[in-house]
Amino acid sequence: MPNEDKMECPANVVKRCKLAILDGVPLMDMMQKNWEQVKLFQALPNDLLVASYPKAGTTWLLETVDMILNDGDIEKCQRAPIYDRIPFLEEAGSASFPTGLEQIAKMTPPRIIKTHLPFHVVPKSFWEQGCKAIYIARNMKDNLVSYYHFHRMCREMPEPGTWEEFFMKFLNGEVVWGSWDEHVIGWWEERSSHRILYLFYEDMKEDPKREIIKVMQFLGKELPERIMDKIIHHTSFDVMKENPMTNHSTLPNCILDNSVSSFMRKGIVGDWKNHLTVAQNEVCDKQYSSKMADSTLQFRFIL
Ligand code: PPS
Repeated sequence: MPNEDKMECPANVVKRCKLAILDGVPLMDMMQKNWEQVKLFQALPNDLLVASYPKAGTTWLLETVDMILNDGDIEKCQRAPIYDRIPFLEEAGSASFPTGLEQIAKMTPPRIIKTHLPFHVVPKSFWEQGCKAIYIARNMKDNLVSYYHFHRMCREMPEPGTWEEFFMKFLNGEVVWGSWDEHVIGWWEERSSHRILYLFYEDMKEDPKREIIKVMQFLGKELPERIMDKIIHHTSFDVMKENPMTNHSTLPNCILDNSVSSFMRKGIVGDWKNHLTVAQNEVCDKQYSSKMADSTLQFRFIL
């Protein structure tokens, strides 16, 4: 049985981080201490990297991938909370939590590894080893809203300030993992030079089966219709919200304060309409158009 107990709260050691610029990317200041080791990480050829800008639907994709690789066996996917099953490459660790590198070192291949790193700072060995990667992207406005609420509830993230202040920081790329547009474009441009499957949150919402089939084909898996339906059900928002192995409720309130907002918050496309003022929406549209002007990458803001 998985351990559903809440992790111990390290007394008074959880504090909001500051930004540290590492190789040009704003990251959490605590990530400085093992940044050189992260860059030197030696991937194995059968490692699977799951990458995203934060709050783009990473957890949803990770659970989907874990279910596919375990042939839809729910019990196997209940073996541990998602952050223990699938290590986070750049996780800096704490008194009560190992670093991502320590977790990865203990895993038996084939390993699934999560990252939020922009493409240009992903350890080179992933590409030297010919690893597969799946990237998930989410439209800028919903991504912004989700990231704002996550900053409010996650006591390790920098202080978000007011919604208006966070809005400007996000647009200026002055948030952890940097600018949204550089992230989504950076991975998009590399997708055909490496074994990268590029997915969209909006597509997963629109037609999960179609997207699951894409992932299965990419991973060389074949599963019967019945198992695919089981995976769709198990990875639906409502089911994942109630599942302690995916909803992050096993983390203590001093890290994720569920009284402020929920990790599994709304899980919809278009929640930005409830947050952005008309003026903010215009600013977003202008920035989006200018950043995407030279790219074939396009997002949907409503379904
Ligand atoms: S993190 O912390 O970066 O790993 O967060 P991430 O998992 O990328 O993103 C969290 C947002 O994804 C939503 N979510 C889902 N949406 C639809 N279906 C499913 N199954 C699902 N699981 C997670 C989650 O609710 C967060 O989005 P918001 O808009 O805040 O609700």
